[in-house]
Amino acid sequence: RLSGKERRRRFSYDPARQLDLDDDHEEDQEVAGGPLGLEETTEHIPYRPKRYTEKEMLQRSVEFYRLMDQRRTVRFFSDDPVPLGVVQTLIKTAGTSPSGAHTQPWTYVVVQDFSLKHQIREIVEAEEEINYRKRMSATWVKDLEKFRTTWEKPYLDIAPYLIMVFKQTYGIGPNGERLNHYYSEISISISVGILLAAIQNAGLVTVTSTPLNAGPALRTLLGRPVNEKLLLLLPIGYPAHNATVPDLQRRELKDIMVLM
Ligand code: IYR
Repeated sequence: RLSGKERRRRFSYDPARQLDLDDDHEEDQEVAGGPLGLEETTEHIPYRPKRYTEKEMLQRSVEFYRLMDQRRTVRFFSDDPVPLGVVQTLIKTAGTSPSGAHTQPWTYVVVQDFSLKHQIREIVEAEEEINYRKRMSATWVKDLEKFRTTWEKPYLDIAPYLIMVFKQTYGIGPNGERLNHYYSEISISISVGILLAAIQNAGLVTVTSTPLNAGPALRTLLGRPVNEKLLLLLPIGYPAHNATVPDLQRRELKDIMVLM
């Protein structure tokens, strides 16, 4: 194991050190597990995933597309319970995401407690009312009309779980030292994309809500540390029996792909 001093030297936040290209530090030859078990000495091991035939590949890609093309953002939830084990697996799946320097800069806070969900609703609705009335431009509010969204968010009470997605802007090491995180926003965005696919695959629904200005109050309510910033709030559950969605169309392949 590394000594506390050596650990601080390696993992403390020091922008100057990023420019230190001289890696000929004798002490760096030592074998040790960092906070993520990743060091310069990490072994590289063979990786040989199964290779499908072209026919199987085509079939699998079409099937996955069809599954994902059924995904819709849903704002009307059923209060039917969902097994916690399913949610745990969905979040483990999100945790398979790539991330900058494998820093895995995400925390998924899952709220099932009714009174906590209700407190979250009160904080979000209070901010959203100000957002819709004052902070968002008239054009923005008009652009949202077709989605029939308002500051009222009953789904925050009704959905069996609220997944609060926190971005770790930097890490905190075992001795309280600050660890660099790289590309944390794109990393967590990719992770959430994988989570959305997993939710769809499980037959559940969500809405990728972005509670503007409610982040700090929610962070405090949930007791999260200062290195974490709320990025998204994902209610998760079954859709309500009478759920509706706007009749939107997706752009066609020819309009989103350029082959050169
Ligand atoms: N965050 C608000 C407003 C909102 C903004 C966009 I951009 C949307 O695509 C949908 C809603 C809300 O959740 O109502």
